Amino acid sequence: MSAERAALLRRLAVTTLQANWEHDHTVPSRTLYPHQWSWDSAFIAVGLAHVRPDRAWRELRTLFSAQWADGRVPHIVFNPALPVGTYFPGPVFWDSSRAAGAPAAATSGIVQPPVHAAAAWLVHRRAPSEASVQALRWLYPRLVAQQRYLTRRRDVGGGGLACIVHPWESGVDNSPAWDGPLAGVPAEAAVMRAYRRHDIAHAAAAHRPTDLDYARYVAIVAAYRAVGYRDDRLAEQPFLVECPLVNAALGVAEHALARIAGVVGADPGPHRDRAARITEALVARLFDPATGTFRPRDLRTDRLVPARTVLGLIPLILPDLPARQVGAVLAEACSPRFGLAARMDRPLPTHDRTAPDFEPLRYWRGPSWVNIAWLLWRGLRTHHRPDLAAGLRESMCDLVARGGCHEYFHPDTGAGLGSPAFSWTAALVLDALA
Ligand code: 9WN
Repeated sequence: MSAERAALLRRLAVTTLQANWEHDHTVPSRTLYPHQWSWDSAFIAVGLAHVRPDRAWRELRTLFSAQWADGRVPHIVFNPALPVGTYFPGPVFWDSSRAAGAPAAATSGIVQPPVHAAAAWLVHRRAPSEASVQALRWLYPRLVAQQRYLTRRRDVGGGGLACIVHPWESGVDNSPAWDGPLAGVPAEAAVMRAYRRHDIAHAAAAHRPTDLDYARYVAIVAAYRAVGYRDDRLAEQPFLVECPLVNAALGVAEHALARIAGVVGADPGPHRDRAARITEALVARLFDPATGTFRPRDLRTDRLVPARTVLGLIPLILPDLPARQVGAVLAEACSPRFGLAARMDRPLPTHDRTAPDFEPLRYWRGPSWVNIAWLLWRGLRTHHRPDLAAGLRESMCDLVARGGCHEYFHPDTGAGLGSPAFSWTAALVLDALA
């Protein structure tokens, strides 16, 4: 990309982040997502570190101020200044204030991938200062509590991995990976007549999860809410899955915490040990030697789900992933299913292009997302594949340079889809350009 094009792109990204800043956090999008979202804030902080490190720390601080007593970091922190009905499901539906250990702020009761420790480390590394050390000191015990929550309360499978109890916890809501595990969730599309979906007032329904998906999302929240979001009887929840993305992020977080511990005067040793155990568990439980792929484990059937989605490539972010699995992930990524190459002819899709249920327009069922490309880009650099990393970076930046800071992109044409001013797209492209 020419220097001039890169400068234009940088300016667009900075303007987008500025426009989405809201007092003490950044909204993912003014129209679709007007509150604070957990993993969005981590990605956003990585981008803000390049232009406003003070805001990067503020972003993380605001999110972790809404952490629950048990260590969970909620996937949404609601902005109390906004009228009820600006997002569905909103604070009334989640009703978090009645749950034990909930914070003062209204939040959801579920989590998202724990990418925050890695983000905090990147922010500090990008802009080290007395303020960043202070920020790390404040965050460190909270990040440790987040890990403790996931590794202790969420290890329903007993194999050393965290499970998710809702597709929203994966961040890739309607991925084909969840079709099997969701099929058993009792819900009818008619349930959604009782609610007004906010998303399809702002985005084409054909690009979003279906009404049946939403009916199931709502049914799962209702089941978890009914037990006060307590995790002592998780096995009774209707959706229980070990996700490769969530668990790879969990392992990377321990690596990042080992580094952060070094800065704040804590012992890095236990973090390194935990990181090694998570990687081992991920390989033991989610890698299928027959197909050479990582796939989510449905704890209700104790089987790996059949769909080969982009989730299977994300374990590459683990620096200690064994060579055999690195080779297998690269083979899958470079196959016609995902088309990774040193010169990519099309953007990285979120689902296997050759699968019959690949849908180029529908959200996480095919379209290309910048956060996923960015994670894989980092993994490729970690595992010394500068050729493929350069190809992916070029493809990612080109997508945004042509289409703008869209939420997601058509995986063939590169056309922008979803929100046109999406924060993590702006933030991560800033990081990729640096
Ligand atoms: C539900 C905010 C979030 C992202 C998720 C993305 C989408 C919400 C929704 O938006 O999810 O949490 O309403 O569809 O799937 O990854 O964090 O950007």
